[in-house]
Amino acid sequence: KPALFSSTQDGQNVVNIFNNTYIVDEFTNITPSIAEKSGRKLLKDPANPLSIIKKLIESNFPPQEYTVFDPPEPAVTVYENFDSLNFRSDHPGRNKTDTYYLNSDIVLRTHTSAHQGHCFRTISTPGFLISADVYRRDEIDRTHYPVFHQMEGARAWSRDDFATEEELIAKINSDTLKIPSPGLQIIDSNKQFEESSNPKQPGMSPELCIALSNHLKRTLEMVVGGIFTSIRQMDRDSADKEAVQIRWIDAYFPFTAPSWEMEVYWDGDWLELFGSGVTEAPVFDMAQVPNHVGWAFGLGLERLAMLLFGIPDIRLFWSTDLRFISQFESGRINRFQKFSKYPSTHRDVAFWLKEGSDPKDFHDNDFMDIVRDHAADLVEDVKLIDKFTHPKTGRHSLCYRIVYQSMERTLQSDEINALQDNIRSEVAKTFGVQLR
Ligand code: FA5
Ligand code: MG
Repeated sequence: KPALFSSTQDGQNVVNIFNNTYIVDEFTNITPSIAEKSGRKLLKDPANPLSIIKKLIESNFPPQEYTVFDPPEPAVTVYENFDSLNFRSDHPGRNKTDTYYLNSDIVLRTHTSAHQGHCFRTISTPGFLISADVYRRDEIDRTHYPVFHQMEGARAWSRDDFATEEELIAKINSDTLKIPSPGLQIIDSNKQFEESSNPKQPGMSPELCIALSNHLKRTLEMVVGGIFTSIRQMDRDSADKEAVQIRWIDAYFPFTAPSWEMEVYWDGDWLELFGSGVTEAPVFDMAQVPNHVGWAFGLGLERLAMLLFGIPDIRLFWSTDLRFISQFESGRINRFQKFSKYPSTHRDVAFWLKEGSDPKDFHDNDFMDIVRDHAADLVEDVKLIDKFTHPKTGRHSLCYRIVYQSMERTLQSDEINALQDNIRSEVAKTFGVQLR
């Protein structure tokens, strides 16, 4: 296997990944530890909790209406990830500080929505489901990891199949479930879009917008109700027979309007499960299926898996520790039995920024990537704990705290010191700062 970075004979620097070669440019910011994660393919392991959840969700969609699509490698074009979804050219998600770029044209998908266009164009059933690993340069803590998994779903109708809009609306209404989903208590289910905070699309009639919104909400309520019903049927300690509360919250996405998030009440808190909304007309146009209407949702698989299995740390999904993986089997959702956590230790990295440089130009995520590259999964948490300006010189100082902890073993202080030394010198070298 070639190294992630190499140079060709004519001196061109390239990234070697996914059996392909990408020319390095000023956007390239993929790192070896991220590249390594993209090879793990957790959704292909039938006993990983993420793929157990994926299967459970899929089983609640009628298979004759929804095709399951497995996207290939996570490298997608900037067009697929952003432009085809109506992201404005100055959307912050496009920044190098937020997204992993192979080069200025190709990113690691930041969401499964990147494949909507392809699926709308090529899949022949009215709906589809897409599950995949997604990548975001993000903070490190118990619930955030730079690689996580999403499931996307969408459903469309073609206006060309109907003589009039009334017939289209009648068909959408007749496709919509009439019986409320068992086992769910829905707060605000009939609250329609509010013109001000959640506008319908220009050019879409209120009747059509309401029909699509109802189809979206009733379908996803059925799916979520079905999931919690199967959880109750699998005998387990928390198998309370009470209905699960959910609610629809107004939201915003560049590619849907109106938009909502579904939240579920679990263990005393409202937790965001997914984003969703009525697909915007330009998304269908750019997918080369004009004259379509429909809806889409995108759900975080880790969130739902952590909740249903009681998994306390997002890093555990990547564990190869037998005490973790031996607890799960395909088709079964059981309470995760915690095993003792190995001890954690912290070390700080403090430094003076270059003379005249503004701490606002120093991005946490750049620091995180250095930590991740040198210590990968041995870091539980990284936080900026101190920021200070020298009263005389005006120079700025930052201090980050790194909490070291392994999921698999007790770390020795020699090992931590070596990691810490490497991180410190890399930070000094990369940012030209003076270590304290
Ligand atoms: C999106 O990614 C949209 N593509 C979702 C969508 C699809 C909206 C289709 C409309 C139509 P968002 O960034 O909010 O939206 O992420 C969607 C879900 O992914 C969240 O609800 C959450 O469950 C999960 N998620 C987001 N960020 C993280 C994270 N850092 N770690 C774990 N899960 C996350
Ligand atoms: Mg969100």
